[in-house]
Amino acid sequence: MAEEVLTETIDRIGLVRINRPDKLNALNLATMEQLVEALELFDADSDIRCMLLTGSDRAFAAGADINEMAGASMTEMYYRDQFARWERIRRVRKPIVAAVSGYALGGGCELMMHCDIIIASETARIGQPEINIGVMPGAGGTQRLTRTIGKAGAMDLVLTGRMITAEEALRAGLISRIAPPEHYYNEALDLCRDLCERSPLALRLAKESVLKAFDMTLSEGLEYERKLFYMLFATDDQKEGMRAFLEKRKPVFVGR
Ligand code: CO8
Repeated sequence: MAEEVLTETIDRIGLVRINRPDKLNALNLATMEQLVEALELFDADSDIRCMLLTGSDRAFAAGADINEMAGASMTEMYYRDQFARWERIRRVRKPIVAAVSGYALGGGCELMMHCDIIIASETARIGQPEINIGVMPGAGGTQRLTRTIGKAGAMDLVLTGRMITAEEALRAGLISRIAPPEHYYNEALDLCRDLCERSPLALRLAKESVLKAFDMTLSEGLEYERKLFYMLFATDDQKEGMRAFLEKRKPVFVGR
């Protein structure tokens, strides 16, 4: 099987790189399967603390593979059920950092939005251009995008299909940080190294709690957050973190 996705372990970071540079990393079914499997394997690996998802300098991913969809009927698309894979990304518990350069379009933008912290190169061009090919987003581009940047911005992107720059995306709250093209990857890697020093339990519960804000009312979300907060007082990492602060030293978190 072709390696549509490359994986590597860097210290305690699981690197997942989309590897279809000739097709601007268009997400065909094989790529999505390999990508989701890679994330799940790293998620289950106790030596790994977080994942870094990236593409090439020219494209993070230019969307779903149009060749694979162009001739499909409605029933074929229905039975193919390709979005089931995307649900599996949603269940990944460790933090996923995205290092995004060049095109992040359609499914590529939706994949980016599945990540927890997004570092983009100044060259990033982001959008939901499905409208240009007679369809609409199908992996969160009308839902996750609207909840992230609001109705006005989402309508602008989804109905016109226009691409925005990294700068615009940052202003809209769609990405976390921007870096120069020669630094975006290393900045994302440094960020992952930083996450590796944190309590893995606190990271996972914090991620879970932030994501609940998409689904819950404010009062339900606050209740949920409070329960997770209390839960952390049952961990060695909480004792270590607070003791280290009082002893003016760096904490060593073990994930228990
Ligand atoms: N699918 C298949 N092939 C693609 C895709 C794509 N999405 N994007 C680029 N490619 C291929 C091109 O066909 C070309 O291949 P070849 O050299 O064999 O002809 C190669 O990549 C290079 O592309 P271009 O020559 O077009 O490069 P340009 O620099 O001229 O243009 C663009 C770059 C603007 C990014 C242009 O390629 C483009 O518009 N691509 C399509 C973008 C798009 O419409 N994306 C949305 C797809 S639909 C979608 O994502 C629905 C999501 C549903 C859920 C996701 C499920 C996985």
